[in-house]
Amino acid sequence: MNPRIKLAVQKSGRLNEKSLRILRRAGITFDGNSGNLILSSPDFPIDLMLLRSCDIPKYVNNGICDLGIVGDNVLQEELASNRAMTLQTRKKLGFGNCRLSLAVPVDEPFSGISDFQNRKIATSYPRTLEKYLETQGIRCEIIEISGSVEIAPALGIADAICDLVSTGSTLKSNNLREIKTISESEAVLIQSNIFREPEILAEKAAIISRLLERIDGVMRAERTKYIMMNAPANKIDEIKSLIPGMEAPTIIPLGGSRSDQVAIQAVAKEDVFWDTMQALKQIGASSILVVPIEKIII
Ligand code: PRT
Repeated sequence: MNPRIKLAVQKSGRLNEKSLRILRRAGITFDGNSGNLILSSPDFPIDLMLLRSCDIPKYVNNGICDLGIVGDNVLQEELASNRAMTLQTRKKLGFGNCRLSLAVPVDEPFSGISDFQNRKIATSYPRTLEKYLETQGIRCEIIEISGSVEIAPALGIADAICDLVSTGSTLKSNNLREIKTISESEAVLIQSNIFREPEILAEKAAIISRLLERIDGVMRAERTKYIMMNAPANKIDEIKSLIPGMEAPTIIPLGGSRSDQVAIQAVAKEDVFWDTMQALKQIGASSILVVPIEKIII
C-alpha cells in the first residue's frame, strides 16, 4: 500500500477557504464535499481531516494527523495549556493575520499595563493572557469566554478584554479601544513529532517535503511579479535600483527609430507598487506591465 499523509484543516471559518486555496494552487484538489470529515486527494498522497480549529493541535500532537493548518494564536494557547505537547511549526503561511490585543472601554482612562492590577479581563485565550500578565508582574482575574468577548465590559462581566483583532472595527463598534498587542498571529503549518507508523516514516517524510516544496513555490509566486517595460538604454541601472529584488533582467534593444530604447523583462521578488511604476515612468519607462506568476520552482 502506498503511504498517504493526513493534514488537518479548519472545517469552516476564516482559515478554511485560504487553506484549501493554497493547496489548490499547489496542484492538490480533493474529492467529496465539505460535509465529509475526511476528503481524499486524487492528485497527491494526502487526505484532509476537517476539524474545529481548537482540536487541530491535539490531533497533530497525538499523531492522528501528520500535519495541520491552524492560527498561531490557537497553537500558542494549546502549547501554554499542555506543556507535554511537542509540535513543530514547519511554515508560516502568510494568511489569517491578526493580533491578540488588550482593549478597554473608550471612556476608560488608561495610563499603563499596571492599571490592570486586580482587574477582570475577559478572553478566549486565558493561558496566553496569563503567561503575558506573569511576564508583566500583573495579577488579574481572567474570565474565560468562548465567543463574543467584546460585549463583556458592557455586560459588566469584565473591565477589559483580550481578543483577536484584524481591522479593529469590532472593537470600535463595541466602544472599545485597543491599548496593547500581546502577540501577532498568522496561519501556520504544524507537524507531529509522533510517528504512529515507523515502518513508513521515510516515505511520509518524503511526501511532506514534496508538499512543503510546492507550498514554498506557491508562496514565492504570490510574492513575485513579472515586469516588462520599454525604457531609455542609459537608464537601466536606475531602473534596476527601483525594482524590488530585480535580478539579471533580460534586455532587448529596440530597432528602427527607437534604437536608444530597450525592452526590459525581469522577475521582481516582491510586489511592484503603483508608486514604483510612477517612478519608472518619470525616468522615461513606458508600456510598463506587471503580471502575476503562477508557479516557481528554483
Ligand atoms: O470555528 P472554529 O472552532 O474552527 O474556530 P474559530 O471560532 O476560532 O474560527 P474563526 O474562523 O473565527 O477563526 C479562525 C482563525 O482565524 C483564528 O484562530 C485566527 O487565527 C484567525 N483570525 C484572523 C481571526 C481573525 N482574523 C479575527 N478577526 N479570528 C477571529 N477574528 C475575530 C475576533 O475574535 C473578533 O471577534 O474577528 C473579530 C475582530 O475582527 P476585526 O476585523 O473587527 O478586528
